[in-house]
Order: sequence, then structure tokens, then C-alpha cells
Amino acid sequence: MAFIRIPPGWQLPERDATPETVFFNRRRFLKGLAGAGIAGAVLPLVGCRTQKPLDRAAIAGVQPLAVTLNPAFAQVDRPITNELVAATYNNFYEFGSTKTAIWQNARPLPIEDWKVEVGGLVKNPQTFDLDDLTKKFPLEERIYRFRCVEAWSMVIPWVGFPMNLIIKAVEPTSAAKFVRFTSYYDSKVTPGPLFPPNQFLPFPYTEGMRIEEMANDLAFFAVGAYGHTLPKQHGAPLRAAIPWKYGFKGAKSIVKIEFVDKQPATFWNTLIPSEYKFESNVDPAVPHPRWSQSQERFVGAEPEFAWIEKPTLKYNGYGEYVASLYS
Ligand SMILES: Nc1nc2c(c(=O)[nH]1)N[C@H]1C(S)=C(S)[C@@H](COP(=O)(O)O)O[C@H]1N2
Ligand SMILES: [Mo]
Repeated sequence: MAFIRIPPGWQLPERDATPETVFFNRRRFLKGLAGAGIAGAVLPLVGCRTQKPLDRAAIAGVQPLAVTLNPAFAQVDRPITNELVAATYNNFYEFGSTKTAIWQNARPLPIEDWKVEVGGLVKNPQTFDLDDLTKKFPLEERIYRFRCVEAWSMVIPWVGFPMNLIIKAVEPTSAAKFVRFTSYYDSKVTPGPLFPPNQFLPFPYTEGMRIEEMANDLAFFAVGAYGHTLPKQHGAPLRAAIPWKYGFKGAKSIVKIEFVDKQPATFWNTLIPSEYKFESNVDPAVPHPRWSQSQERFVGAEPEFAWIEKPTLKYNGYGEYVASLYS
């Protein structure tokens, strides 16, 4: 892709600490910060080291999915992130806080016989297995920008279906105002981060949004990426992809979808409400308390898988679809 300029020295860093990880090490971290400039110290995004070789084992076991690309989401303003970069640089705290080890730690996630319970304030509660979902709802491919609150971004070709199809299937009652997604959790399988011990963290991971947001055409449930089923580290077998919000809103490995009348408690918002808001739309003008959100580092473009600095776009560039939700 000729229009991409790759500044020298912005290669995928081997260093795994990230702002979200930093929370778990905050006590050690705050000590280390004494006397240091906070903004500079927090964002460990600048790396000059060469990356580890890409490992095809990261996508072992995936099954091809027959899908057609939705022409409305066929292209964005930057190349698709290399698949093996995306599959070896993940946030999934149930499997640890070391980004580049999560794909290996996630191997024990038992995705056979997966069930997704959809209920709460609905007329027609249902429990779907994965076959039901993929047969009932036509799968499509959508190329979406993806922006983590940590100020890095990717472009991922998801395979899945609009969340609105679930709304239509279960028919929320007029009392339902929000939806809550709950991720798989079993402390025997999901050891969690090392600091602090697991029991202090509000697992299972939950996320949520307003029903009108969920009904927006962009809100998507992914069962695959890059033309095949999701590797476990991406949140197999079903995860949320909400491209105008920060990445943490996209709960992985969803086992429960509940329609509720009040704004639900969510994992990050419970841990650090001042830093991780419930709404969390991508917005370059609203800095995270510990770093700016005006720029981002696009990761995973060939040939070097370099970090490429880009201005962050309001609603991650999806304002034409979603701005009316917030007027
Ligand atoms: N259950 C669960 N879902 C999660 C997370 C997590 O730790 N646990 N991390 C979130 C964050 S912070 C991001 S950026 C994305 C990362 O998705 P990816 O690894 O598929 O790129 O997943 C989100 N969903
Ligand atoms: Mo994130």
C-alpha cells in the first residue's frame, strides 16, 4: 500500500506492558513514576526492537466460513492488519495481562457445545448454540476499524451478523433500555492477570450498551475473522465488535446476553470509573486521564508491521452511522 509511510523505528514492540495492563501493576507502577513525567511514562507504545517471528500456530484449529463481503463495509482508509499480528497481540484479561502470551494461554477455552443464553426483559427468551446462530442469521464479512483505548488501532475483517437480528429474534419489552454481555468465566480455565489476585477483579467480564446503540446497523456480533472462525484469543466463538467505541466495549467469548432496565455494571467501569466510561465512544477530543486520544498507532500493516501514527477520528470514523444516537 503505497500511501502508507512507515516512520523508521516504529516497529511492533516486544514490550507487553500497556496502559490497561498498567492498572494491574499500579502500585509498583506508581512508585516507578515518582519524579517521572506521567504522560511519557504511561504510554509504552514507542518501540524500536524488532518483533518476534509471526507464528501460524496462533490460528491453528480455525474452520473456514463461507461468507460474502458486505459492500458497505468493504474498505477503510488503511490496509487490513496482518492476520498473525492481530492474532498474537490481544487483550483478554481472563488469560493474563501479557498481550503477546494471551493467544497461547487461551488454548484451554472450551468452545465446543457453546451456548448463548439470551433473556431478561424480552418476550421470547432463547438459548442458541453456535449452529443455531450461524444458520439462523446470514453471515457477512465487514471490514471494520478497531480502536483500543490504549491508543493503538487495527483493521479487522470480521465475519458475523448485525446485533439487531438478535433484538428482532427475542423482542425486548418496552421496559428494556440496556443490554449486558457476559463473557465466559471459569477460574480453573481463566487464570486472569497476575496482579492483583483474581478475586479482586469483577469477573466475569461484562460489557453493555443502550438498546438503541445495539440496534444500530454497525453493532456486530462476530463469529469469525479473516474468512474463518475466530481463534480463541479473539473471543471465540462469539464476540462483540462495536467499531465506534473503544475496543474494551467488545466483550469476548459471550455466554449471556441480557436485556435490562438500568445501566449495567461493567468490568472496566467498575474497576476504574474515572478512566473507562460506560459510553466510551472513540473521541480524539476527550483524553484518557493518563494519555491523549488525539493520535493512534495503527498496527499490523505490511511489510514491516510497523506502528503508523494516525489522527484519531471521532466515532472512529463512523459518525455518519452513529452520530445521531448522541445528538
Ligand atoms: N472477555 C473479555 N473481552 C474483552 C477483553 C477482555 O479482557 N476480556 N478485552 C477488551 C479489549 S481492552 C480489547 S482492545 C479487545 C481486544 O480484542 P482483540 O484481542 O480481538 O483484538 O477485546 C475486548 N474484549
Ligand atoms: Mo482495549
